[in-house]
Order: sequence, then C-alpha cells, then structure tokens
Amino acid sequence: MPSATLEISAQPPEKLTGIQIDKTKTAAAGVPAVTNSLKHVYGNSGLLRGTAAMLKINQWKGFDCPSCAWPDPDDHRSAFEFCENGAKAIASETTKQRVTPEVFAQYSVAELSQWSDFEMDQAGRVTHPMVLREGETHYQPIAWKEAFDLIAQELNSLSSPDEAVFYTSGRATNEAAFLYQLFVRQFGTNNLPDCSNMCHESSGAAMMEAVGIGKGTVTLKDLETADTILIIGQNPGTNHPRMLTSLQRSVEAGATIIAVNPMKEAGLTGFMHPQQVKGVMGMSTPLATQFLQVRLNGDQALLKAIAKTLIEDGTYDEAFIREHTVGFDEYRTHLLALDWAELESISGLQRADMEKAARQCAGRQRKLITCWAMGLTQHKNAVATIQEVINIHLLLGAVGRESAGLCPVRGHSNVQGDRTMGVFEKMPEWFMDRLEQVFEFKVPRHHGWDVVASIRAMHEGRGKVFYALGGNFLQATPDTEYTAEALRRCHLTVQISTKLNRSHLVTGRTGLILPCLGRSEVDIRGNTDSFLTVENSMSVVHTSHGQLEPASPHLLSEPDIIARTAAAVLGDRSKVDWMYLAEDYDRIRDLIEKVVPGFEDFNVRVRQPGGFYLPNPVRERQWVVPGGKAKIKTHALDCVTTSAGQLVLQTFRSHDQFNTTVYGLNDRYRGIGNERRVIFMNPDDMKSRSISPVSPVDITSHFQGEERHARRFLAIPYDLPAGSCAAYFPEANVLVPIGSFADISLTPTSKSVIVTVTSSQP
Ligand SMILES: Nc1nc2c(c(=O)[nH]1)N[C@H]1C(S)=C(S)[C@@H](COP(=O)(O)OP(=O)(O)OC[C@H]3O[C@@H](n4cnc5c(=O)[nH]c(N)nc54)[C@H](O)[C@@H]3O)O[C@H]1N2
Ligand SMILES: Nc1nc2c(c(=O)[nH]1)N[C@H]1C(S)=C(S)[C@@H](COP(=O)(O)OP(=O)(O)OC[C@H]3O[C@@H](n4cnc5c(=O)[nH]c(N)nc54)[C@H](O)[C@@H]3O)O[C@H]1N2
Ligand SMILES: [Mo]
Repeated sequence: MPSATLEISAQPPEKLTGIQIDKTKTAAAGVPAVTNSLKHVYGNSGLLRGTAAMLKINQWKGFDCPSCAWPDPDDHRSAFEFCENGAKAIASETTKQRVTPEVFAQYSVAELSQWSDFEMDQAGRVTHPMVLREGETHYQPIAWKEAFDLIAQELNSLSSPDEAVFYTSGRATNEAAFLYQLFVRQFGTNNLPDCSNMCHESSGAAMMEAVGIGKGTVTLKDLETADTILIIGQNPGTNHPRMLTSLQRSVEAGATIIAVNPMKEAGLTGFMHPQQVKGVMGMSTPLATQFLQVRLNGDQALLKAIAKTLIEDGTYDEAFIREHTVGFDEYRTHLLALDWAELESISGLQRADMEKAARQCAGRQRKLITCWAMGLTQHKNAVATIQEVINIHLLLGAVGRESAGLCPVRGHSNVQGDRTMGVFEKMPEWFMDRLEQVFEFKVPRHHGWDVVASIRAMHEGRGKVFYALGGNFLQATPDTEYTAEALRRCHLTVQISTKLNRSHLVTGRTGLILPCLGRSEVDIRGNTDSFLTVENSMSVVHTSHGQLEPASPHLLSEPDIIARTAAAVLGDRSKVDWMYLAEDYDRIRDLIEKVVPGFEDFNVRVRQPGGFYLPNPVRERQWVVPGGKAKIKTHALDCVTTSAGQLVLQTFRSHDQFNTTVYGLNDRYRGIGNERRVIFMNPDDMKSRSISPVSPVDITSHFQGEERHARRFLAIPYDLPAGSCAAYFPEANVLVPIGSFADISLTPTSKSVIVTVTSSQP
C-alpha cells in the first residue's frame, strides 16, 4: 500500500500474536528471573556491553537503575543490585540496535505507526535529531542548531507563554529537571504537567493535607524491622522486584505481611531469592500470610473496617491522638455508625478477615508500615482512600517513629526528585519566592495545567506547542484517540527521547525528536566524565554516573538540550548563562542548593558513598500543616458503582513492560505467554456472558453517556473478584475517558473504568 494513503495509527495494532497459556505462579523471581535477565541483556546489548552495564547498576560509583525508584541499601552493595526488570530496562537502553536517519527514510511515519510497541522498542536507540515537516510523510535529519531555532521561533510567536505545555517523565535527573523548570518559568508559564499527575499525585495530595509532606516517611531499615507490613494495590514482583529482598528480610526478622489486591500476584505470596541457595533451589520465602482479595476500588470499605475495629477494640494510641492530631471525635462517630454488612459488600471481604487484619496491625508494638501504589492512586476517590490509610496510622501512632510509617512506592526512578526540583504545575509560593530571589526575574504565579488540563487545552486549540522531557505522552495518557487529536492540533510537538515511541508518530504540524543520552552512558563535560543526581522513593539523593559509550556521537545530554533550548528561546531576556551551566553540572547543583531546602553542601554531600537523606519533618513528628497537628480526615464511604451487566476494569502492567515500553510479550507470573491483548475475567462473569476461555471479546467503556471501544482482546478466566476485570495499558488506554479523574489530584481513573464485555463478532 502506498504510504500516503496509510493512516497514522495512534494505537498499537489490533493483531493477536499467538497466545500461550501457562500456570499462574505463586512465587516471584528464582532462576527464571536470572535466565530472563541474561536473555534480555545479552540478546540486546551483546556480551561485553551487557556485562559492563550490569556490573555498574546501583553501585556507589555506577549509574542509577532507570527502572523503579526502590532505594538501594544504605550500608552495603552486592555486586548485582538489580532485578530482572532492571535488567530489561538496561538491555532496552544499551541495545545495539539503532533507529538511524536511514530507518526514518525507509519507513514513512504511517508505516512506523503500524509497528507494535514491542517492535518499536526492538528497533533500538534514536541516533540523530529528526524533524517531520508539515505535509511530509517521512522524518528527516535536522542539525541541532536548526532544531533549537525552530523551537525558539514557534515558542516566541505564541500570543502568550501559557499556550505552551512542558511535560516531564520521571526519568529526568535532578539537574535536568531543575534547569527545565527554571527555563519554563522564565519563559513565563507554569504549564509543567508530569507523569506524576497520572501516578502518585493522589498520594502526594492526601499526605500533604493530612501530615504536611507528600513523600514516604520510612527508610529501608524501618521496613526491615516492622511488625506488620500492609501492601495495598501494588505488584512488587513485577514493578519493584528489589523490594522483595527487603520484604524477605522483614519476614525473616518476624514481620507479618498482609496483601490487599484483587489479583493474587506472585510477588505478594512468595519470593525465591535468585542470589541465595534456597531461592535457586526453587524454595520460596512465603511473604503475605493474609491475602485480602478486595474488589476493585473496595479498599476504602476495608480500611474503614480496620479503623472501626481499632475503635471498637479500643486498641488505638490515645496519647498520640491527643498530642498530635485533630479530627478524632468526628472520625470515631463516623466509624461507629458504619454498617458491617455494607463494608462487607463494598469490599467483597468477610468481617472476620478484616477484623483479623486490624488486630494484626494493632498487635505487638504497632510497628505498622503501609506500602501502596497504583491500585490506590488511580481511582476517583483515591485521595480519600489514601487518607483512610493515613488515618489508621494516626490512630495507631504508627508514623514518625522507628519501624513504622507511610510508604507510597514511587514508580519512575526520579519522579520524586523531579517534584523536589520544582516540576509541578502548582509549586508553593515559598519556592517561587526563592526562584525570584536567586534568579531575579518575575516568576509567573498563576497555576499551570496538569496532564488532563493540558490535553484538553491542546484539543481546544488553547495549547499550541507541546515539549516533552522524556516519556511517551500519547500512550501514557488516557483516552488515546482524544489525546492524539489534541497533539495533532498543535503547531509543534517536541520529544526528547532515547527510544522510538508512538508519541513521535502522532505529532503537531511540525514534529521534532531530540535524542538524548541514557542513564547508562558516559557524559563528558569539559575533559572529564561527569555525573548527575536522583532521589529515590525514600528521599535519598545520590549520584548516577554513566559508564558506557553513548549509543551515537550525535546525542546530547538532557541538561544540555534544555540549556540550548533556553538559550535559543530566551536570548537576552534571561540573565542566566545557560551554556555555562550545562558545561559543568556542579554549577547547576550550586544553584539547586540556593533554591531547594535540604540541599546544603550539595556538591560535597552527594559525593559521599550512598548520598544523603533529605529532611523529613514527619519522621520527627512535626506536622507542617495549618494548626501544626496531623489531620484525621473523615470522608463518607464511597466506591465506584456499576449498572447491571457492567464490570470495573483496571489497566495495569504486564511483567514484560516498563510503562509504555514493551520489552517482551510475556506476563510470566500470571501465566500469559506471547500476547498482550488479553482481558483477565472472573470465570462466572465469563459464563454469564457466554464468553468461552481465550475467545476474542470487544470491550466498551461507559462514561456520562459516552462510549469508547477496544476490540479483539482474548478473555482469560482468572482468580479475581466477580465484577472486576483487568487489561494491560497502553492497549486499554483508549477506554479511559478524559473526563474521568480523581477528586483533588485529578489523576485519570485508570483502575476503575466502567465497561461491558461482549464476544467479538467474527
Ligand atoms: N518492570 C516495571 N517496573 C515498574 C514499572 C513498569 O511498568 N514495569 N512502572 C513504574 C511505575 S511508573 C510505577 S507508578 C510503578 C507501578 O507499580 P504498580 O502500582 O505495582 O503497577 P500496576 O501494574 O499498575 O499494578 C497495580 C496493582 O494494584 C492492583 N490493583 C488494581 N486496582 C486495585 C484496587 O482497586 N485495589 C487494590 N487493593 N489493588 C488494586 C493490581 O491488581 C496490581 O497488582 O512501577 C514502576 N516500576
Ligand atoms: N491506563 C493506564 N495508564 C497509565 C498508567 C496505568 O497504570 N494505566 N500508569 C501511569 C503512570 S504510573 C505513569 S508514571 C505514566 C508513565 O508515563 P511516561 O513517563 O510518559 O511513559 P514511559 O512509558 O515511562 O516513557 C517511555 C519513553 O521515555 C523515553 N525515555 C526512556 N529513557 C529516557 C531517558 O533517560 N531520557 C529521556 N529523555 N527519555 C527517555 C523513551 O523514548 C520511551 O519511549 O503512565 C501512566 N499511564
Ligand atoms: Mo508511575
């Protein structure tokens, strides 16, 4: 077919790839994790480059693993501080394959858009800056200088700086993020949406209001000495595998783990340590001893049931509540009035099991830690639900002391650091004041757009230039076809990227790809190789030192790209010497120190092995909220509701992907091989719809009278509560309505999509 008539597809192809079904696993890791890591690394990167990369991950003088944000041990490092999925991330970045100008000349954008996400990842690293000019079918190479001039021309011809959108994905380092937000604010806008808007925004919003800080309050040592660890809405075996090593240590030291999840994820039930004899022999350490198979979004009812039990049993910490909190009386009255039958029906759990969990949390010394991730954050009532988690901790005084506290487990390796650096559409006034003092410019104070607001603005023509520091905006965001249209209506879309993705193919009138160095690569500044810094999920700031030869001599570092953009766009409007800063990252760090609290002596302290902890007032039982006391918040009991015949769909990750990057087609622990277009369903829900196992179905989502469709998914009977089902993102994102987002945090409700499922028409 001639490429001119082929349409540019915003979605992965509907093609099925030949499913193979295996048993679901009851323990994570073990030998298959090691063999799989090796397969990915050596298959993609080759023996020498692969081995060099693997030996440098998460070492004191190595680079930070670009996969998750789980912390590294404070006091020791083994030779292999990585996991199967870290290995896949590295293999994907250090691959020998290249997307060169020749590849772009060979395939039109429309042809590339027929590739699956897996094929795009396999294609390798982008080697040259590329431009897709208006009316053209193919990307062409462009000189860096010309690219920056083009950006400057588009941005400077907007009628207001607020017509531009500057997105950030959570892999950007502290130095890149700091320079970026400075550039964007000097340009004149706070339109700084980030992946956090779709991720832990609900956690940040809930915690800020209740305890005055939006970050986790525990360290690895706390986790390893806790009595009870609640893991809610998280799949650590796939998404935070190094956490399993910590959990194993906790269990061996006597901790009890309670898991709350609609799916019996392998990494919650057992762990075979791949570097210990026992694990290699296939013997697993049992992890969760209580598994609460909650309905999708039934957590609030469960958490209230736990709190109610604490009140009815009188096992709360009265002295702590009196001294440190407000709101107890109202909460107590609310809990006592709740009806057990209703709590049971909403959560899908038995009263006795919920009481048992409560008594475990209150037992011994109330050393409770709660870990949570996307299973709590991506629902309409996410903020309220997370505040129920906080309430339980406040009732028990299980916060701000050793071995207890709140642990939102972050996703992207530096998503937390990017926020600390000011990437946020509504940074607090004190931060803006400091920027103004240090850099002597008028900082825009009106709030900017988050992800959903940005998409809407671009769709309505109010947002005209889209610039992305990493990520894959089109596929990470909800409502794929709506978002695609939003991007197409832009004058210019710019993507700073390492690998080819679908956001490169659905562009504005002009599209630019600016290829950058990855974490693993040497970054020469002056005559020496330099390092960058990141902050992990437990607020440790440390270095990341690239080691490998860059994938192409034409790549620039992220700070360099931002500095050159800023210099071209702002010219003499800015007093900042951008190129001087990009020459030596110590200079950027000196400026960070002047603006961001907790970074005193940044350049000295970050050079210490392991880095340093940022201050965390909650750990000192200081509540930086109006009134100075932690807030016990009372919310009416609430849950997503469906009509007859409808199900609630969650969109989540398979074992072989990192967000929108698809490393492979298997989801080993859930027993799925070689297929991504699957929907996991309760067997009774399948029977009542006359859907036979592994047959093709179509999914329709329903929201305020609108329908959205996803076709040809294979229905997999699975052990999950009736009324709940699950499919992978990004394939299922087309079903997530743009108008459906969480109260307060505005996070898209990717885990509670109302759907109907019917057999596909042949
Ligand atoms: N290998 C790998 N690692 C990653 C990522 C990746 O894609 N691949 N992504 C990174 C990022 S950015 C993030 S944010 C994290 C994501 O880490 P997770 O939050 O673990 O990611 P999800 O796959 O979305 O899984 C959500 C889990 O919550 C459960 N769940 C869904 N809805 C509910 C609910 O209503 N209640 C409860 N109790 N549970 C529910 C699901 O069954 C699933 O086990 O991982 C990070 N690490
Ligand atoms: N339906 C549904 N949607 C979701 C979610 C869900 O659970 N369900 N989860 C949400 C969550 S938690 C998140 S965090 C977002 C993720 O959203 P994003 O962060 O936007 O997406 P990623 O898939 O992580 O981005 C991958 C791309 O980043 C680029 N990249 C990789 N490394 C680097 C680097 O070092 N530098 C630069 N500049 N680019 C790099 C590559 O080109 C790659 O294609 O997705 C969200 N979307
Ligand atoms: Mo995330």
